[in-house]
Amino acid sequence: MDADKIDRQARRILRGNDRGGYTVPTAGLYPYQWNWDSCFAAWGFSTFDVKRAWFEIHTLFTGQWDNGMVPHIIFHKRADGYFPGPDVWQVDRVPHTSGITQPPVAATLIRSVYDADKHYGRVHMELIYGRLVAWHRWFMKNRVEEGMAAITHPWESGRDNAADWDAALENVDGSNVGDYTRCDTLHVDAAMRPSKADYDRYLAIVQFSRGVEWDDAEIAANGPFRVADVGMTFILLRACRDLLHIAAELDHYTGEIEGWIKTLEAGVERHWNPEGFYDSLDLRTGVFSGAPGSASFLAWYAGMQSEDLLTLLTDILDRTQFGIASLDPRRQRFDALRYWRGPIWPVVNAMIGLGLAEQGHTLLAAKLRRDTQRLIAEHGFYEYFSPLDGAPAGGSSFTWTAAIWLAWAG
Ligand code: 9WN
Repeated sequence: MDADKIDRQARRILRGNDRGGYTVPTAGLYPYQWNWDSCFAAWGFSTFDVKRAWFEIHTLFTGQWDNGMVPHIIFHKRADGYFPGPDVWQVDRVPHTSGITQPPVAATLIRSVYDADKHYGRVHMELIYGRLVAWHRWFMKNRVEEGMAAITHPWESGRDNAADWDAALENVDGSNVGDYTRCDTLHVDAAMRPSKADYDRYLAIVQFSRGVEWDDAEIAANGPFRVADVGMTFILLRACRDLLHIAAELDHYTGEIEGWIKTLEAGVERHWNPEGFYDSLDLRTGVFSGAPGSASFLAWYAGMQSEDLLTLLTDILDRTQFGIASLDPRRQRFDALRYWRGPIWPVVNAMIGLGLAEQGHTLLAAKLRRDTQRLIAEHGFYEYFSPLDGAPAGGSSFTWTAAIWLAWAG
C-alpha cells in the first residue's frame, strides 16, 4: 500500500468535489451540499487546508432556518440529476433547502477542525457557536421525546432504508403520491438502492410536511412517521458533549447544554431492547424495530459503556470483513449490497472506532481502523461496500470516504 499516493488521491477527490465553498458528496448522484457529508468533508479538509474546512462549515450554515433547524440538503445552485430537488420541497427561502434535517455531527467535527487550527479557529468557532446552539435547541424542543431523538423521515437518519424503519413505514400510505421520476437509479444499480415502495412512502411524508408548511408541532402531532432513532440519539448526545466543551472553551454559559446531556443520557436507557441491543423505537406504536444495525454501536461514541454490546459487536465482526455491517448479517432482512440494509459505510466505522478508542477498547478500535484502511486501499473511495467481500458499490470518488481516509483511517 502506497499511503502517500492514496493520500494524494483523497485530497484530489475533495478538491474535485468542491463546487466553490461546498463539496458535493459525489458528482452526478448527489449534486448539492448535504449536511453531515459536509461536516465530514470539513474534517478531511482540516488535515491539509483548514481555511477550506471552515468555509465548508459556513456555507452549510447559510442554509439554517430561522427556527434553528439545519436542513439535510442545501440547494446552492441549480443542478440536474437529483430527485427530489427544490421544486419538490418547496421551501420558501434562499438558498433553497430541503425541509428535514440530518444527524448533527457538526459540533463534534467542528471541535476537531478547531483542534487543527487553534490560532484562527477561535474566531470561526465564535461565529458558528450561536448557530450550533440554536440547532441543538431546535432538536431538544421539537424532536426529543422522553430523552430520545425522533426523526420524521427516514432520510433524516442518514440511513435511508435501514431495517429500523420497516414497521413504521408500513403505516405510511404511499399509494397517492402521483407520478415521479427517480434519478438515483440512473446512476446506480436499482438493486442496491431503496425500493419503489420505499420511495413512494418517502414522498408521502414529504408531501404531508410540505402541506403543513413544515410546522413542527403539526408534524409531531399528526405526521405519518415518527421514530426514535437510536443513531440520532447517540449522535446528538455526543454532539452535546462536544458543544459543552466548545462552550467552556469560549467562556459561554454551559447550564442549558448540561441539562440536554442529562435528558439524552436518560433517553439512551429507553433505547435498550431487552433482546440485547440499543434499538430504534416507533413512537406511534411504542414498538422496537428489532433490527440490530450499525447505529446501535454508536453507544461508545456517545460516551456510554456496555459489556453486552461488546459481545454482540465481536460476534458481528467475526462474521464480516472490513468493519460493521449496517445490519447484523444473521438477520433475515440482511442484504449485502442494498444500501443501509447490509453494506459497510466507512463514516460509520469511523464514528464507532472513535468511540471504542475513547472508551478504552483500544484493540477493537485499532482493528476497525486497520480494516477500514485496507478496505479503501484495496477497493477505492466508494460510497459503501459489501461486508462479505469488500465489493465496492454506490457512487465513486466519494467525498466522505476520502475525508475519513485523511482524518482517521489512512
Ligand atoms: C438522501 C449523501 C446522502 C447521505 C445519506 C445517504 C444518501 C440521500 C439519497 O446520500 O441519502 O438524503 O438520496 O439517498 O443515505 O446518508 O447523506 O451522501
